[in-house]
Amino acid sequence: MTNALLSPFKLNDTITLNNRILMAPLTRCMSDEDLVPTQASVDYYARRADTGLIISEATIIRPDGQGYPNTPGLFTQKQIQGWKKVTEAVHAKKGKIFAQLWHVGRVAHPHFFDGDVLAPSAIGVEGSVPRMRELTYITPKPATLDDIKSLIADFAKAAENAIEAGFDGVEIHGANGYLIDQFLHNAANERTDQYGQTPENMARFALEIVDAVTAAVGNDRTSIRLSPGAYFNMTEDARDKAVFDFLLPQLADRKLAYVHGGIFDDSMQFDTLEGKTTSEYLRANYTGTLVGVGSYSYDSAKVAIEADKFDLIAIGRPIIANPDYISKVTSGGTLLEYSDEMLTELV
Ligand code: FNR
Ligand code: 8K6
Repeated sequence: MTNALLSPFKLNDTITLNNRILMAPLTRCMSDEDLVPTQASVDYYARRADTGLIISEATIIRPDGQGYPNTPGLFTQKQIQGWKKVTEAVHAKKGKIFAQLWHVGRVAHPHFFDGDVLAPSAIGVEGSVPRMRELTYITPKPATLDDIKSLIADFAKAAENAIEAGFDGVEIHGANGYLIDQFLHNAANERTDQYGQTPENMARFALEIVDAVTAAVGNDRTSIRLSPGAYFNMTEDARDKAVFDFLLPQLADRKLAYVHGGIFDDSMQFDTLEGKTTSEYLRANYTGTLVGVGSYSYDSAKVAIEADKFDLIAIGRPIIANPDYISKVTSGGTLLEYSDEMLTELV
């Protein structure tokens, strides 16, 4: 029997992946002071070009989307040119790469930019910026309807910039408690206008971004990451499931490249999702191509894909630890164990 994980996978008429193992998006905080990827980033991604698809580290769409030091952007010509070197290096090795488009919403910190911290509602998060613990989070300003319009337009513009930079497509970061996810969860969204209160209203911001991005770069090149279960920068609410129950069929109608779960450990079961894990819930409610993720090994991912639990697997920490992950799993080589100390350097 052929090995499904290591065989090509046709995402759609535009994109075919060399295999089903994706590099998960991984923030590394290593861009320069202009938020431009460096030569070290070029080399880091090129080393991993034999994965079926690289999803870039989360990349901010505009200055007020920043919540961590030295995360890259896609809103200046310098940043576009910096990313071009990355995409060219990946393509030279026959790889494919999507840009993950990010706005952190209420997890932003004004230390990084001039202006307000925007979010659906004036509900702050506890805590402080990782790696800069002296910066505690502030109460955000509820986005006005004009703010919302400009955020949607800036997601679309960043998607266009991604294509100009040579990316094969984009993944909209709708997961992990950041801006889009804040609209999708009741703990962060208490709006009383057309972006709050009902599932349809709470899904509106995400869908308007998806529609603006697909209009800009095409549905075949557009994907989204979602965290239906609240687990990071967010608290659970039993009403959230109805929002995702509404959103997922809407996304299926839009024929995106894929939907990707946003979770660190996919064995985690959510009471708010009727005891399902992230991939179980997404599989039950989304009919298109699904990317699984979250503490999988090569072997456990193979079993899950053969059992049709999802179609593609994203691997994060093991690919930080093993730039040669694909050749190791292909040849049965020994994988290095990931450890947090590996984050201090781009290898
Ligand atoms: C992440 N993760 C993450 N997710 C995301 O959507 N955008 C990002 O930029 C990041 N950044 C990031 C940095 C680091 C250091 C880690 C460890 C994780 C989450 C990541 O994509 C993935 O979902 C988890 O790491 C779970 O997969 P693994 O690592 O168990 O294969
Ligand atoms: C230390 C990492 C580099 C900078 C920030 C990365 C931001 C992305 C999120 C990763 C943080 C890991 C948090 C894990 C939460 C799991 C909760 C169950």
